[in-house]
Amino acid sequence: MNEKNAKSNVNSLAIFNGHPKFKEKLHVGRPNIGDRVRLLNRINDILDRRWLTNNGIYLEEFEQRLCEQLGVKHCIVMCNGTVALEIAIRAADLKGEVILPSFTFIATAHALQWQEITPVFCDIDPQSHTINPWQIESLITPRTTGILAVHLWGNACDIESISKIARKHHLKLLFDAAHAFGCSYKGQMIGNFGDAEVFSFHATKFFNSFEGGAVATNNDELASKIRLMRNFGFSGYDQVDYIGTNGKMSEISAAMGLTGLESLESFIQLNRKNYNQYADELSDIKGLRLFSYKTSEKCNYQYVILEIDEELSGLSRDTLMSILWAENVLARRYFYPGSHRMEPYRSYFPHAGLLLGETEKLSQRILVLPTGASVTSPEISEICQVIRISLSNSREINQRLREKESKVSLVGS
Ligand code: T4K
Repeated sequence: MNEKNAKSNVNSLAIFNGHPKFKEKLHVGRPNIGDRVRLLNRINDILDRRWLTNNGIYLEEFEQRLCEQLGVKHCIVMCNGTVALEIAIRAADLKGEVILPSFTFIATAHALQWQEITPVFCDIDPQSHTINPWQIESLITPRTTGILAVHLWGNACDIESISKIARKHHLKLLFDAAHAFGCSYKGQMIGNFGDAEVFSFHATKFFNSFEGGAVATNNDELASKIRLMRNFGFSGYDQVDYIGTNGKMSEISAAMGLTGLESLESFIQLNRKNYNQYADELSDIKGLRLFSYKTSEKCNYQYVILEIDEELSGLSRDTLMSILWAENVLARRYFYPGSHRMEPYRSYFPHAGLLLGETEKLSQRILVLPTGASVTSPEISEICQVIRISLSNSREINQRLREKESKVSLVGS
């Protein structure tokens, strides 16, 4: 071990001028890459055939494999998850107002607002981090046409309760399943619920097609509408049936997706191993909770999420983040500060936070840690050691940071 950057006490932390633990930055969301030889062979084949996009053979094979994997009738792949959401929303005929959680990646809200549909933000359940079904009903108005729930971190939301509400009020039900490929709910794969579910295969997801996404549905009519909308509405040469856009996935993306799909189980195994190591090494730290996944369900373990309770631990999430960043561990505050606090929603609904108490609290507490193939087991141990030192010495750390800050402001004045 390099002695200069060993972490044993507060003095050795890089935030107090110790040496950073890691020379290279450790990111959240480094892509997993499948078998390169297979990928390169496929790319060569694409180049030889000169069929680069528009329903090529790799796209067709990718869609078929996805359907098999999910046990769903249709899986229509797209250029990215956001366009897949936009098309699903339009094909399902959503208008007026749609209820969704604020605690999600901003694309969920933007996909609605982009089409001049008003996103109505709902609070989350603090345990599951997913939309709170009990608040949904109170947000329904005569303008409401649908619910867009999110399986955050790949953890399925309370699909049963939400479906009941949707049925009772004749609302369309879509799921943003961007995080939930390979996950299940009550034993059935995500992709089979609501009117449609939308995946992302972005580089930062646990398996990727560089950029990419898909709409999964068991509804034949909706599926054919979505297919047309993906390709400008063309149903044949010179024949346009709907307003459409260009949501097509290229052959090279489909080749990457197919290759990743072949390594899916090994990606999940590795993520699970990393997750279990974090869970073991962080288990007894006061004021820290590692978000836990249901062991009875399938899960991709792509997100390792810490919840830091400042009252119990003595350290704020943001201080812990600064400590980790100084060590070159680029932990992320997904999805701070909540969509309702981002533009244009912050201006449209300045008081939305009053109904979003749990979202506001949680977005102050979350920190997402690196996982996947590009973080090793010894690196995870080192990250955990930095977290342990930080939380066990919170009082001294806060004091030293205050001193550091007052020195900086004295120099500045
Ligand atoms: N709904 C939900 C719930 C979502 O989470 C997302 C996307 C969507 C919808 C929309 O799906 P897409 O249209 O994206 O398919 C990232 C991703 O860009 C975004 O796809 C993802 N969610 C979100 C959770 O995370 P950022 O702003 O954190 O990305 P960025 O560029 O900072 O990347 C994160 C880290 O990943 C970087 O620090 C380095 C690493 N990285 C990234 C890329 C792109 C790599 O190592 N290599 C790479 O190629 O949003």
